Amino acid sequence: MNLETLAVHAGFEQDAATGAVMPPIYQVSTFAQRAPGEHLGYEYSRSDNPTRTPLQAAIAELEHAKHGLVFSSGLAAIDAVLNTLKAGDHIVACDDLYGGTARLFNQVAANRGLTFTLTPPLKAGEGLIAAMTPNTKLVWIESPTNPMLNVLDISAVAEAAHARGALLAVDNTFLSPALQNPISFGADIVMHSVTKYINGHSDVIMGALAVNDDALYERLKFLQNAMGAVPSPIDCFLVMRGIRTLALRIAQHDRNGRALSGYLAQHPKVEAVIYPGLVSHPGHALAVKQQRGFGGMLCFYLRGDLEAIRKFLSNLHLFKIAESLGGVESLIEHPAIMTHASVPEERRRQLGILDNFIRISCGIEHADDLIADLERALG
Ligand code: P1T
Repeated sequence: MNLETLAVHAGFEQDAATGAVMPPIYQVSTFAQRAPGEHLGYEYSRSDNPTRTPLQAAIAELEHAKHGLVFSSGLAAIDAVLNTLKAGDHIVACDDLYGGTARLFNQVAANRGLTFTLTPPLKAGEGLIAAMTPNTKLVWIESPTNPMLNVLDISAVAEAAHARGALLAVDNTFLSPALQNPISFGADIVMHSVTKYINGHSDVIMGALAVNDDALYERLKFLQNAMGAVPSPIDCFLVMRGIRTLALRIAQHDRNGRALSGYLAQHPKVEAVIYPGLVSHPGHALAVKQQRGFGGMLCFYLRGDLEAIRKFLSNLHLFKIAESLGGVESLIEHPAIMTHASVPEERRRQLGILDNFIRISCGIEHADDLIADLERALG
């Protein structure tokens, strides 16, 4: 089925009782039982809720996976994966990843006895492969990475992880299931900050996991209930509404990503642009192979000092200076001060998150208007 059709129909056709074409919002905490243990499939909304069920099915369908689960945030979804492991287990992760994920690894999960090696991925994941030990149970990557937009070879990393008895988890937030399905390349777990493209309207915080393996799904579903980080019914409804336009939104994010990266690449005040859609990007060929587009995330280095960067950002009208990404409105941010402030300064420098480094999440406005706004602020 084509994405446009799948996004409209995934997870829910109609309500059996009323014919409602969208899942009703079951804003309830508990469900009456006819007799103890005799119920209609729902007992308590932390365990399961009828507005959450179709959303989880939709996410599984979009990721070409057997099972989907949603959580109260992207980080809660990641934490559920970490809780499938036990003290002493080792996790290898790409060192270029969302600052909050690194903080969860190093400042929270490490206190529970999990050990982490964060390493540069290198070309086909050689860095990740070299860091694996006999204790490595999980390899965690983003592709493209946040914020440097490195493209990692998911098949190569999956193969190496499996050869050593580890699972591969891929954070697919930056592309959404519309542009990349890591399970097709051998990933065992796909994770999303649903907050971003899947919801798409900057009005919900949510996370998701998609898996094929039944036993892994049962363990994660147990943890979803046992840890309790579940989203509200109304948030599940809002995300379902967002999913219905995913294909249309992503097509426009992708168009704008291409247009803005091309514009910035030729601007004399711009030192360099990072966008996997540019043929100059080192991961371009891999992105063409692994992705169905390049998406709406791009980064660039502006010429000038921090004061000049601040002035440029404050002179923009259409771009909001804000953390997050993947919403209909264009956002711009300064990773060193904002999303990646929790990454130690030295590490930030090694990664290339410098004072003149800027990240854009292209919204779905017209590219000409966005370019005019950039032109004025760069002027
Ligand atoms: O914010 P939350 O829904 O908990 O998701 C965390 C998360 C996980 N993975 C990636 C790749 C992410 O980008 C994020 C959140 N990122 C931002 C808020 C940001 O501006 O980069």
